[in-house]
Amino acid sequence: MRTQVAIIGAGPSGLLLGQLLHKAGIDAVIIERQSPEYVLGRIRAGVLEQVATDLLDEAGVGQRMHAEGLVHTGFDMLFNGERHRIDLEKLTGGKKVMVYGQTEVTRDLMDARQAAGLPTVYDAANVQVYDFETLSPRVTYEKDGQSHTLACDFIAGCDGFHGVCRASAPRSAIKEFEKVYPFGWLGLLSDTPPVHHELIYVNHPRGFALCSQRSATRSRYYLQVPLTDKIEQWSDEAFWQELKLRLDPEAAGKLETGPSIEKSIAPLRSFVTEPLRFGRMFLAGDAGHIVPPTGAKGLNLAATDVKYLMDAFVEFYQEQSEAGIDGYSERCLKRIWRAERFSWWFTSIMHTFDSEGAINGKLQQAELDYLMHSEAGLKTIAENYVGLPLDFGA
Ligand code: RFL
Ligand code: PHB
Repeated sequence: MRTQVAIIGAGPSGLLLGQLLHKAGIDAVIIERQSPEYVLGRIRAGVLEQVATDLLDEAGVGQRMHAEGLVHTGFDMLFNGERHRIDLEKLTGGKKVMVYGQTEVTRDLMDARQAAGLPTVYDAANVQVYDFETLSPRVTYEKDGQSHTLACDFIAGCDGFHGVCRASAPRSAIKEFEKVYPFGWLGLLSDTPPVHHELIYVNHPRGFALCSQRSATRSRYYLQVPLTDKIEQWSDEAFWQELKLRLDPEAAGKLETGPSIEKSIAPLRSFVTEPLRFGRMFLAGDAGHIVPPTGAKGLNLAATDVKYLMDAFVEFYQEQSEAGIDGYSERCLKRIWRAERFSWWFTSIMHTFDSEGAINGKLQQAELDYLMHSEAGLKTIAENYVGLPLDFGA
């Protein structure tokens, strides 16, 4: 089998790249190690920036998102028992975000791919990438006990943090920057109305909390928990009780509880790989970088990597120019480090850090209080949250 671009991973990065390449008349095959049901079962991101929604429109899959997604013009920050609204629209000259689950984005992209009859190999075992330092890369995998080889011009590593592509890059050519946080997020999804019509980010002495949502009848909540906590320790009852303790009396009084549909603990890390290109293999999305979810940036960064990669492939095939593929890594990394900085900073002011002593909490309160009373401070939060423009600093 042969294709132009072999895409490893059918998460949002791989599926979006596949769809955009299809629109541009470039062939691609997607190889995914899990089943479609497994991919759809992962509950992750909820907030999309305009850059991401524009790309989904460009890929021709934005219809359901515009019909069912919730446009949010602001969010609340709760600290020291008081809620403060960040008016995104006012502070950024009219920008907003879209609350639409990653599961739904993935489903829309899967449906479009299937409707267009484009090839995706699910349940592929032992996926390996070869010869990407030459002009003839290859991907091998096993499916139903048979071995297969896919020859291609390029390999797009869209296979997430634990994927095979980054792991196959020569160790001497790669630099990794990592910070692992001393806590995780315990997430709970439930068919209950959201506690508030917008998101609430909570700084509380007991730990961070986040009230998010997927629709008018489905809520997503998170609690900062020690890394040593196990999911079995957290009954639904215990989760709701702890969440109430971290909310202000008004929100705690309004909170509607119910059985969880999904509950999981995710570790938090900041991670960047440099470079993102190894010959004819490129990393995009979580394969190349991870941000802590506090800034809601992971999926949005994945979408911009994909846009830059798609532009580079189009330039290569339509204009016979390698400028785009040569510049891919540097172009992406600039945006990635900006989002890394914001996500790290927002995480650091909103979570409790036990090892840093009581002074840390006091300094956080002072910083949050300053931010809420400074137009510049509020703008800093807002312009980063909605996503910096693609040409920022250019
Ligand atoms: P994914 O989604 O991990 O998909 C990678 C795919 O590759 C497959 N794979 C392989 N396939 C073949 N061969 C192999 N050897 C393979 N190894 C892996 C995997 O099975 C998988 O299907 O990466 P992708 O596509 O780059 O997408 C990235 C996003 O999933 C991620 O950045 C976001 O979910 C991060 N994130 C958020 N991002 C936002 O923009 N806004 C948010 O509100 C937001 N909230 C979150 C989040 C991530 C969270 N967790 C779980 C860390 C909230 C949470 C709790
Ligand atoms: C979510 O709804 O899953 C979500 C929202 C905002 C974040 C992180 C996760 O910052």
